[in-house]
Amino acid sequence: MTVADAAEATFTETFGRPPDAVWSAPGRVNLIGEHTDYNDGFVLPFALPMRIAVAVRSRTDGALRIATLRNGTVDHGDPLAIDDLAPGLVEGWLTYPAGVAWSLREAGVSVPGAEVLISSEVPTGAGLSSSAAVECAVALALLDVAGRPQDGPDGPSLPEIARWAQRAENDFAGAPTGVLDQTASLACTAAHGLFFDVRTGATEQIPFDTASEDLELLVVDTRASHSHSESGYRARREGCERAAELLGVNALRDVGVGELDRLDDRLPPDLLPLVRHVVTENDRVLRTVQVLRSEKIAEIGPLLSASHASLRDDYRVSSPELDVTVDAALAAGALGARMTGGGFGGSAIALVRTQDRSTVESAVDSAFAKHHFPSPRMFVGVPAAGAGRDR
Ligand code: GAF
Repeated sequence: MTVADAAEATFTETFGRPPDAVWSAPGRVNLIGEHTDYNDGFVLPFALPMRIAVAVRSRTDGALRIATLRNGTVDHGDPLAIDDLAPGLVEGWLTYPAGVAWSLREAGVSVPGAEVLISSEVPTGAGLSSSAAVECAVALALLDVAGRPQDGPDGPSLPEIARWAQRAENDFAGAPTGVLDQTASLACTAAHGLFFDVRTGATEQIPFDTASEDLELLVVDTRASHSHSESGYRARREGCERAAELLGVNALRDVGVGELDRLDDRLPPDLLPLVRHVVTENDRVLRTVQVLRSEKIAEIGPLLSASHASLRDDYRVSSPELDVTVDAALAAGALGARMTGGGFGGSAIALVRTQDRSTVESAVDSAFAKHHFPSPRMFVGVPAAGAGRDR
């Protein structure tokens, strides 16, 4: 049974009649381009096959009734009045779907009321963007009941929906994230990475078909939970904004690699490493895209590993579990490895030759056991389709 089937069947059991529609959106892995999105920079994510499905039916009384299927049981949220939604009024798992209803209302989209059933196969707290997946799937479902389905003539563009979903996360849930995850969830396509220039909004699908080169992208969920509302993410973002101001640029995107060794006397010592990470990471994204365009996937390995070193040493958002994963994977023959997502826990990725995958998995398992970390969860990340309608 797919996650969309589960959402549809559980909706019917829960609300006593079938849904009008089912929409779903995937989690993501960011291949490279970390903490660059809110600096107007470049990112290169791909969508995972794991999705969050939202079955929806319209109501006419302005009420929003949301239920979620978790581990075989249905949790019912308190009924909400769409007109009364405001930041700070909703807590817990309801925050993200309610935030989307609020954000759509603020954008002038008139949702007449809805029953919503959410079913997820994206792990939460794993840095694989479960919150963006839920935001995007709920946004698509509510746009449908508002009479503006994304796949219809009057449907909003994907960048517009991504911004509305991001607003739910920033202003309703209070997590000051960029727009990487929502864009990835909405706009990625199977067998491709999405090269996204956040400043211009330009996107390009870059072929990323690991299987054709006997490679696999191993995803390691360290099970050390991560959250964007923690202070570390906000502090890094504020640091970047302060640095841009001191350097007199709109965003760190405007600083070139060649300028880095001339910045010492213009920045306090705590900001220089942040700038160095963002500037070199943007450069690594551009180089990764070049390598992928020449169809030599294996050669991106060193760029992935350099990205991790920069996130660990300069940006300081890694964690012991992520470092242990990367070191163990590289020592066991991975071609490159790095943390992915916001950091402070969550997941890492390792590019491995297919024949080496089980050796790398065993090495990571043993390293976790040696450090007394709980066993990680590992799977092969195959680039999959972005969000869309299932029924
Ligand atoms: C999180 C955020 F949600 C993204 O916007 C991005 O900043 C990422 O961390 C770091 O690259 O996933």
